[in-house]
Amino acid sequence: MLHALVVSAVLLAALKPATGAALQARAAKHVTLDVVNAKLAPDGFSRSTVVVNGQYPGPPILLTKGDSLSVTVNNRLTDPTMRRSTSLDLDGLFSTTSELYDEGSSFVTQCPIGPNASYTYNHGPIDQAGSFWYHSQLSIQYIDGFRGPLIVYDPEDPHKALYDVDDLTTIIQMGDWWHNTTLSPTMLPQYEATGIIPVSDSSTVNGVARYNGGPAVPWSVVNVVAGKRYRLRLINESARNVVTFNIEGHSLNIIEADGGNLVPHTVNALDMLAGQRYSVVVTANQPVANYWIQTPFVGGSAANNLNQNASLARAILRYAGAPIADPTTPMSAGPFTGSLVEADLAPLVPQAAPPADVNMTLDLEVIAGQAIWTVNGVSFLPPKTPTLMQVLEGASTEADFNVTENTFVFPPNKTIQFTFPPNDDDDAHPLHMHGQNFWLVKPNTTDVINTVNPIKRDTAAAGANGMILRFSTDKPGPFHFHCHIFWHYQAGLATVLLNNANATRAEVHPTPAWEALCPAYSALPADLQ
Ligand SMILES: *[C@@H]1O[C@H](CO)[C@@H](O)[C@H](O)[C@H]1NC(C)=O
Ligand SMILES: *[C@@H]1O[C@H](CO)[C@@H](O)[C@H](O)[C@H]1NC(C)=O
Ligand SMILES: *[C@@H]1O[C@H](CO)[C@@H](O)[C@H](O)[C@H]1NC(C)=O
Ligand SMILES: *[C@@H]1O[C@H](CO)[C@@H](O)[C@H](O)[C@H]1NC(C)=O
Ligand SMILES: *[C@@H]1O[C@H](CO)[C@@H](O)[C@H](O)[C@H]1NC(C)=O
Ligand SMILES: *[C@@H]1O[C@H](CO)[C@@H](O)[C@H](O)[C@H]1NC(C)=O
Ligand SMILES: *[C@@H]1O[C@H](CO)[C@@H](O)[C@H](O)[C@H]1NC(C)=O
Ligand SMILES: *[C@@H]1O[C@H](CO)[C@@H](O)[C@H](O)[C@H]1NC(C)=O
Ligand SMILES: *[C@@H]1O[C@H](CO)[C@@H](O)[C@H](O)[C@H]1NC(C)=O
Ligand SMILES: [Cu+2]
Repeated sequence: MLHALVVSAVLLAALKPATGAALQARAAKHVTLDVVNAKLAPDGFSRSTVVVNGQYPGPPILLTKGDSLSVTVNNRLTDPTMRRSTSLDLDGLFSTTSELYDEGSSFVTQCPIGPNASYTYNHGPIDQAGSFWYHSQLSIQYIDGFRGPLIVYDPEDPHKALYDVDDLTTIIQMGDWWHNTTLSPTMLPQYEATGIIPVSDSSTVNGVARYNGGPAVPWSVVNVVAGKRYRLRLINESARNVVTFNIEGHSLNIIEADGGNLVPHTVNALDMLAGQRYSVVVTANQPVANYWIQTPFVGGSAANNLNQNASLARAILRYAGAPIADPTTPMSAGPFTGSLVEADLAPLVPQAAPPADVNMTLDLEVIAGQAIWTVNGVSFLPPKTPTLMQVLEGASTEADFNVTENTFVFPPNKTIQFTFPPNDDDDAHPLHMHGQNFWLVKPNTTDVINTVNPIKRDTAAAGANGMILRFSTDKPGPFHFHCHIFWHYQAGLATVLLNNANATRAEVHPTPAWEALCPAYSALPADLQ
């Protein structure tokens, strides 16, 4: 059972945003996230975690399109086996230029929040709707549990007629889970020494999981009533694993990807990379019974962690009137037929990708046997002074940044094309863009270039078959662009896209609270950073 945050809301005039005009907030929502260490056992193995309000996953933040949002993060972390500073990324939400300092990327738009400190992130009226999530964006901290859903409901959802139920019970969060804390000798240090990502012990669905030899933790249950149609909001909160989602005997009608409405497209299963979100409509049109929701995952060799069993990543779809019991069918870990081909998705409102003004090829390479990932030969190191602060202090050209900051400076109001050549390693990298969606003109799964009606999303795979995307530099500011496999992120698979330094200086006016973050953080002893 999910417990939503008590969201305090001040209702303002319910104005419909007029195109071009400044948005008026529908309601001002405020939430408080207490980031704490708690002993939890999502899969039956008890460990210390970094979680919001003591729960994993964190409480859902529920908004309505047009709301403004402020989030106060109170850092109450005390456990020295994990990072004690923190920061918050509201993943997929676009901040306006004047709010860029509340975008949440550690060392790109802010310094982290130290222990016992608080910081409030402010977002103006949100002109987006769909399925989003939030997580720590400091190193690999979200692996320790700081992740949760953020849903923006749209009262004028064009797909409203397709479903009957869309509430807390239809949010489905998947996440890989490790028994060890990130800083334990077997996790980050071992990764850094070998380049081999520690294999997860389990994979949670709505915060519960099982592992080989572990206790029979009750599966998460999604309750349905025969005849009704459910909008399931699937969020892959993994830090590594790729999840395949399938419900026995039921088809999935995909209507949203990463906040973008789609032409409804029916599949039997879909693969989700870390950071990706989909809404699927599932009709309870089968005999009253229990059905497996199966979310087998891939993430390293299970032989390297005998706890791992992809078949044990599952939940139950239970019809009203069915016995309180497991489905009687065998558990399957796939492969499933009729899986989504990303290139088959089309946006509900077609929009052509503008012609590219600038073309760049981004080559992603790993240094064999080491935890070092590079983009065009450079492994990202977070700057000491956040990129945004450097820009406010005058940095304008690529030469103004250390080479390891991998900062690409783009002219304003242009369309940039990134081409990712086919990877020569095994991994598909879910590349995530902050601040905006990109046109996915050639997904990994096809050779066809589609500039006529590509989908727009914020996370897509650069895999064995390459990828091409385009984005616009309309919005001034520095935006993090990185792999959402946070182990790769930590190992340098990241860049910063800087649009229009002059306009950034003209439009960004940070608050004293933001300016105070860096001096406070630098004054902390290393173990509290
Ligand atoms: C945070 O506050 C608690 C309670 O006041 C205190 O025990 C602890 O030392 C503080 N931690 C830091 C890092 O200041
Ligand atoms: C890490 O986990 C493994 C089992 O999953 C255990 O054997 C090992 O002792 C753990 N190490 C630490 C430092 O927690
Ligand atoms: C979530 O993403 C990870 C990493 O890309 C992947 O390994 C895992 O299979 C995904 N999970 C689902 C349910 O798609
Ligand atoms: C995974 O779990 C299933 C269900 O308990 C079990 O049948 C199977 O043998 C397990 N697989 C491995 C490799 O342990
Ligand atoms: C970028 O590449 C596209 C083909 O993908 C081409 O049509 C376009 O002319 C190129 N633009 C520049 C500025 O080179
Ligand atoms: C700056 O870049 C050099 C490589 O050119 C690297 O060795 C150094 O660590 C970087 N300095 C900082 C502060 O990131
Ligand atoms: C970019 O476009 C925006 C909106 O169309 C406009 O206000 C701005 O002046 C343009 N900037 C430049 C540098 O052309
Ligand atoms: C990428 O494409 C290759 C070749 O079609 C395929 O083998 C691989 O599974 C794809 N990866 C993803 C994440 O789509
Ligand atoms: C930014 O402003 C400086 C000083 O006014 C000017 O020299 C420079 O050309 C501007 N850069 C861009 C990209 O507009
Ligand atoms: Cu990656």
